[in-house]
Amino acid sequence: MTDTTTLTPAALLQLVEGIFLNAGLAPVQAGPVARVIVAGERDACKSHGVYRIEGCLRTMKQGKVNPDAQPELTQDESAIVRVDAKGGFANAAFEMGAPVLAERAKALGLAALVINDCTHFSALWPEVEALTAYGLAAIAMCPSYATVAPTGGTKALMGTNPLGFGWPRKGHPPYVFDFATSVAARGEVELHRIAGKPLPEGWAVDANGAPTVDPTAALAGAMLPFGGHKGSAISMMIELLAGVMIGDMTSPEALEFLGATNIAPRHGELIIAFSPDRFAATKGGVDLSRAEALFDAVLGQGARLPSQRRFAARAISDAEGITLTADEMAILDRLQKGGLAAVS
Ligand code: NDP
Ligand code: PYC
Repeated sequence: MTDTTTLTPAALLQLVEGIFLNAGLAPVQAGPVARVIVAGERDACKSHGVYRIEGCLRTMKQGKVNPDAQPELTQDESAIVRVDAKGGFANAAFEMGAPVLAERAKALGLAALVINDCTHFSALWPEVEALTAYGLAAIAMCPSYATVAPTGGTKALMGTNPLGFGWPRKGHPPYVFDFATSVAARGEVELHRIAGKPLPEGWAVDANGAPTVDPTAALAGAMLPFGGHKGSAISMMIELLAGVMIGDMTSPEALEFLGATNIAPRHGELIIAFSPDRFAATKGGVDLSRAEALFDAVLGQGARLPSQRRFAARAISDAEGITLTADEMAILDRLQKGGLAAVS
């Protein structure tokens, strides 16, 4: 008997989408949510893969996400495209807004997509990567819920506030990075707890503000920003731009709204897209080969590009399928059969 199961990405997508549909999530949301979870699993980004399904269902069960929400797009001649997620998951709102954002960015040189009132549990790389397919560069950011102490502080205030960037390349996968502005995503701490492994030093403090490598103590305390005061300031910038500026919740407000960190947070998201050709119009358009020279120089030193690991994992998943452990398959089976009743 084997203790792993290998599924094609399409088969896993059908399974995950079925779990959400069965639990009562509207089809307009179930597809986008399942696609982003399966993309995480396919690209070996476990902290935002199938492990997230249970949290999404728990969020539904606690009434903190609107399972029937139909996102609504509003657009005028300006550079700001808005999608009101109406309390549903961000993923459907992004899929609705992305083509309009791309059209606006190409027409105007740059444009922004403001997503309001969404529940957000996912990685940002699927979004910036999708925009590079239009030949655009893109930045995405959102707050989360208060789980990260500012540098020099000891109490959770900011979120793990992810920042994603994408740059289009011809003949290569795009240049994409996407990371939490905390030392690691909270999902990584949760995965350490589940695996019974200590955290690396420097990730977190406990509820008394003392450094800890115990994941349970870290989840009860606060994570730390990456890069000391620099990450702390970038995290605050995300609170300002993707919280205060777009009229949506900041991380402390999101935590107050939820009252817990074991469900997905409610807030907004800001995505900005740039047309490199329009920016370099007076210089005859963008010369993408200059970007390639930079990437070659990175690789020439024996370093790797961000997302290189992810794209390599994707190639294997597409060719050989996605391998899940017996525990992961048991969870999928339990959630498929039990729906919302199967989550605490
Ligand atoms: P990681 O530290 O795992 O990775 C961050 C980025 O750095 C990736 O693009 C990765 O590429 C790249 N990278 C890693 N190692 C190297 C290296 N040696 N050389 C070059 N590039 C490298 O990310 P985090 O744990 O900080 O975040 C994980 C995910 O969590 C993100 O996708 C983020 O969006 C998500 N998240 C979501 C939140 C939300 O509220 N929705 C909150 C916080 C995080 P590669 O993938 O190829 O390794
Ligand atoms: O992994 O930090 C995280 C996270 C928070 C919300 C969604 N993902």
